[in-house]
Amino acid sequence: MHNAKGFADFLLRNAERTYCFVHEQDLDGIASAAMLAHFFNVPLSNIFFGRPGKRMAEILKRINELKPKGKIIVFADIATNPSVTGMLNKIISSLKANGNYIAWIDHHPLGNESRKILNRCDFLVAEDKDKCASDIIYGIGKGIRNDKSMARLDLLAHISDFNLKDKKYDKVIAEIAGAIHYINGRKDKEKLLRKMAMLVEANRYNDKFIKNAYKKYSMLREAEIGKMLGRLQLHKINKTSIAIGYGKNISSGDACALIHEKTNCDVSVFINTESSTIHFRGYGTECLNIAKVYGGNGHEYASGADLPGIKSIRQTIKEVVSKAKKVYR
Ligand SMILES: [Mn+2]
Repeated sequence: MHNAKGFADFLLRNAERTYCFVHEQDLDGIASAAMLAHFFNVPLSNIFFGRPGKRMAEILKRINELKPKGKIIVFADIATNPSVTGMLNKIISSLKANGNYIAWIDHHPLGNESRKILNRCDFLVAEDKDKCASDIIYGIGKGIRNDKSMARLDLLAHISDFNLKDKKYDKVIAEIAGAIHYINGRKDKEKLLRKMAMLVEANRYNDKFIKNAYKKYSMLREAEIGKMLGRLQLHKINKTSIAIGYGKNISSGDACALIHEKTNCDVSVFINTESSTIHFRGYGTECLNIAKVYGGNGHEYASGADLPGIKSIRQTIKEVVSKAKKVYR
């Protein structure tokens, strides 16, 4: 297995035959793409986007279309979770069988099954709790070319991925996050996400493209916020107050922040009825364990999971409460 320096040199020499798969839903993923392009000269057209959970199937599908042989495949910021280890195994096995070099760069907890599978990678950085994926790639890349623009981008990615507050950057980060959310709902998202990556690589955070996408996100969101907040459920589970909302067209970060603002809960829960996913944010109270009950993943204070499908929202909320009772004692 390569060390960081060996990996950096190898990637730099082989950029043209490198394919990257990065997390499409947040700035950490998009910044990872930007840094892979910036430091190692990976062509933007070789960068693809995907997400963790059951929709990892889309990554597998894309790999099956690309049929890479003897290429370098870099995954960045794609979290794994126990419910998708079968799919993860398929991805890694098929890439290995075709003589590809695999680099896996992530920071989320792995779990034993995923670790076993990912140990077959040629380069693996994972589970660095205090770093986001961009921090890791920046750390590897800055030895090649240390310029201020990537340091700035890394700072933004770090603040946003760890949900930190920063007066100077909160507004621009919220705009980027909203723009990414809007773009993810579009059919031509691949082209648009590449454009996002290009803009953040150039530190053009106030570009018209980002502003416009954010405006569209805001319009869709405005229509949903009132409805979502109007039907919140607040539950007290032992000492923990949990507020549960549901809706669509709101990013999980925004939805949970709004729920928290209104209720001052310890844990906010947002059920996205469109993507059939559930999202948790803890305010001084951990929320990774409840996501794990759902087979999900994340961080101590920000986590999420796939839902098997929502047949009845009342039933889904009831299940959240009964699962929460087992976690928050
Ligand atoms: Mn991340």
